[in-house]
Amino acid sequence: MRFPYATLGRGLLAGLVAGLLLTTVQGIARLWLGVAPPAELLGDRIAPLLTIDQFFGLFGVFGGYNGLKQAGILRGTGGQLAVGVVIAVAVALVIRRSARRGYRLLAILTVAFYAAAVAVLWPILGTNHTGFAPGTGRVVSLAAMAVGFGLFGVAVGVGLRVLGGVAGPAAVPEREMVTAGGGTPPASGGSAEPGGGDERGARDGSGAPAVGRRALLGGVGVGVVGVGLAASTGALGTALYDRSTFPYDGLRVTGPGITPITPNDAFYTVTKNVVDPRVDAGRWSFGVGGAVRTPATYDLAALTRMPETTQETTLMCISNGVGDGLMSNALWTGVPLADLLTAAGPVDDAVEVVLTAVDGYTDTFSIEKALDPTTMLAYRMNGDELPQRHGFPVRLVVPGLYGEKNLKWITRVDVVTYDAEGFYETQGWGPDFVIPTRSTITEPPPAQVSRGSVVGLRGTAFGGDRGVSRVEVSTDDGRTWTDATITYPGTRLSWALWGFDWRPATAGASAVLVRATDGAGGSQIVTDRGIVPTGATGLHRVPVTVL
Ligand SMILES: Nc1nc2c(c(=O)[nH]1)N[C@H]1C(S)=C(S)[C@@H](COP(=O)(O)O)O[C@H]1N2
Ligand SMILES: [Mo]
Repeated sequence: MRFPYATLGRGLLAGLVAGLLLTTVQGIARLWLGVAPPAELLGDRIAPLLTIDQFFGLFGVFGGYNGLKQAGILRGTGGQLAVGVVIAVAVALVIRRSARRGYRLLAILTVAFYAAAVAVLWPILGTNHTGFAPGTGRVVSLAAMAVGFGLFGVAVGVGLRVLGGVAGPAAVPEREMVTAGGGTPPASGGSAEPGGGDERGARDGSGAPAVGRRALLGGVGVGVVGVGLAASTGALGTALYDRSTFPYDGLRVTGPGITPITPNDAFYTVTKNVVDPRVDAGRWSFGVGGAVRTPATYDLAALTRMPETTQETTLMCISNGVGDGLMSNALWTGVPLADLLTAAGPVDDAVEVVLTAVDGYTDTFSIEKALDPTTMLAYRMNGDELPQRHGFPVRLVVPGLYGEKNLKWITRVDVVTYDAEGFYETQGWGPDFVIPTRSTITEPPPAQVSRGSVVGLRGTAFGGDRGVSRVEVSTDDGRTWTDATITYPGTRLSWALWGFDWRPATAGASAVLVRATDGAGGSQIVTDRGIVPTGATGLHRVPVTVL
């Protein structure tokens, strides 16, 4: 049996072109309908299933969260293309013998490809980056995926036909065609490939290779279409890359010159997304449901008509290491979540709320925290419309709990009567997400200072939702402590800023440290504890040599 190079070539080309068509359709759906393609959703599906060690291990392999996101998208898209090619090659091998069987196989494999994607991604198919509520979002995703995979199937079929790889009408026995072409009838029926089975459909009755020329033209045509689709895939990929979160994910606030209120464009940023949602405010709504007596849906106008409050609150990521800058302070304007929950009437045995955002991100916390009047749905940040990257049109602000609980692009709250887990929580973070008191030296001393000089030390102190009552500085590596000046007291829910003018007197190697006391009199935990699984504790220490 001769190796069917021509058939493989046709399958490869048809699969590649059909795969590029699928990718193009997905790119269009992503840009204009906010439908995340499987390559993007797969990461969101897998991330919560990993342990923190595995998750961080992947950071190590791929170069941080950004590297992991890029690798995921590239591999997912490449994998999808590969599956497409495999399907097309399988179909090409069958369809050259029997068109009917080939098309049936194509239909089955195409539906299976779609069904597999739907089955794997089902829990997060409600994701919609333009703001459709999860129920509608799932329908939009299913429809967009059906169009994409459907066109893929059609493209494989058309591609193989144009390339001359489809057997003639099933009624015409293959042996006859071969005979008509002047060849010897095969000894053992259709399974044999005498003298190049690939050419069987490529000869007309006269034996002249007319169809061969047609197939060649077809090949050129398919190639041109393929190049066009590759270009469109590239253009869409570039457009999405330009919108990607790579330039700002992990943005930190560092000294010197930290201001009491962080400007919006300097506010620290963390996101699970490769491309953050761009919510159409007219499409967006906020649903209140689950174990409540009266479920309700609010559009943005309805939400902003409610009595609003403004509150200063500092957010800090659970991954903010001691001395790091994943922490910022802003004035948030919005509506207490409690106002909507109370109107809906949670059942008496309510335990938690499950919050959902348009990017498929979820998180949970206690019903008590949800009913706390300082837990708010914010739609303004420092007086401006909430910026896209910080959750436009509405985000949650939960004072005293780590950043991850502060859902951006939020679209739903469901009251539940059990202990649910959010996106990162299932990796093993927590179970305690209460921000411990922390303090940071944002303007540390230079490595060497001279005796008699004045060294201005500055920094932040943050007590979660307990406020800050005292900040102390040590310039002798923790032996003695002196009160720093609180230059900005902040609020119970925000950081305080402090300053300390140090006049080094004793020469030698030492270190500067800071510690804070929260508003309830609780001391900062001095024990060094890593970020995993409940956030870092310990004192920020900066070595210094006095000359
Ligand atoms: N919808 C959604 N909300 C989210 C996230 C996300 O990826 N998606 N990231 C969370 C994390 S881990 C943090 S620390 C904060 C960061 O908020 P910021 O970028 O506005 O500072 O958003 C939280 N809310
Ligand atoms: Mo975070």
